Amino acid sequence: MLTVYSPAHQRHNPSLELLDGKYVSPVESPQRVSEILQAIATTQLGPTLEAQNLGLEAILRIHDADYVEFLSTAWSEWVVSHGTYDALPLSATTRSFRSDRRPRCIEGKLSYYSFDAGTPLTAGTWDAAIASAHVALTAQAHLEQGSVFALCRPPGHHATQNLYGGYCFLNNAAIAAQALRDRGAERVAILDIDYHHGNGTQSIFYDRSDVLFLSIHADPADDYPFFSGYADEGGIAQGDGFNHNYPLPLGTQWHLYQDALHTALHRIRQFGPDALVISLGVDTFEGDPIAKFCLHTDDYRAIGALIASLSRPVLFVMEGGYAMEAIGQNVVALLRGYQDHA
Ligand code: SP5
Ligand code: ZN
Repeated sequence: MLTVYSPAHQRHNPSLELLDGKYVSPVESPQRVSEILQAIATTQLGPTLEAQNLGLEAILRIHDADYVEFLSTAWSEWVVSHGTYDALPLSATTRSFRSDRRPRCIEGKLSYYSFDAGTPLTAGTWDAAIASAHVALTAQAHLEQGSVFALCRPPGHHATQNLYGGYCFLNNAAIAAQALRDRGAERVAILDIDYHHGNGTQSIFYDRSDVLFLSIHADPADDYPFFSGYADEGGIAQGDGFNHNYPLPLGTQWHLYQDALHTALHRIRQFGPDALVISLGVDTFEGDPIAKFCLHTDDYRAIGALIASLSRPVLFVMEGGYAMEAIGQNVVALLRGYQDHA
């Protein structure tokens, strides 16, 4: 399978991350990509290709222009007042009281355009985020020749039209799905198998029936992002019936996980998409440092095989997964499981 990536991801390299009340070494680190690339090379999964710069047009199909403008200028504004330590928003009240007013100062803007304080913005964040979106778009452009793995970093599925958070700035999977639609696919399904609910992707397509969104994740009552991901979020207006959440309890193992996966795959078959986007997180792994599911490496092989049973072109888009010792083998297991059964 072809892998698309960009070395520009290394430019997003925060020094600290606020995680459950502690400043820790960022779990969302550049090493994640180098581990995956190394596993791809040693297992000879297939060729790798550097992403092309494809401009802003496809990104502005998903994200608001003022949000993109903010992301591209935030660091230079921040540096003027604070110098070069990482930028973090203080409040994550996201557009509650007086959400009609956009703050003038950079500290206020960071809060206006984000929904958590766990996502540092650094000197190279914009360069990395835009390159990550171009990884997804370059991969999308190669989908006609077969399924592709977009090795995106930073990840994307928590980013909404106008909010960053959860280590995500631009929603790579949503951008690619929209590009598929714009290039002739009538129906696209996005299956999100990251441990965390894909709140950003859900929000982007919540009122649409042309992009089916399904997400299997930890119960939001027990884990991040806390305020979405419940089973009764079914979509609105045109999109009613085209959003499906499968929240699972902490400690979930394969036998329970596979039931949700089978249900989701059944809905996708019924929908009949022209193409499938997989938001691929491997933070469902038993050894993940920030998550609490218990999947094993062999289970990822099985997930890949089940996805292959849909017989559709698949764009795999990298999201989360933080167990450094296993992230490479888990991603490759899933992609191989897919390839061996496609
Ligand atoms: C892309 C991706 O996987 N983003 C994940 C961002 C998660 N950040 C917050 C982690 C909070 C972990 N602890 C929550 C404990 C809940 N009981
Ligand atoms: Zn995640």
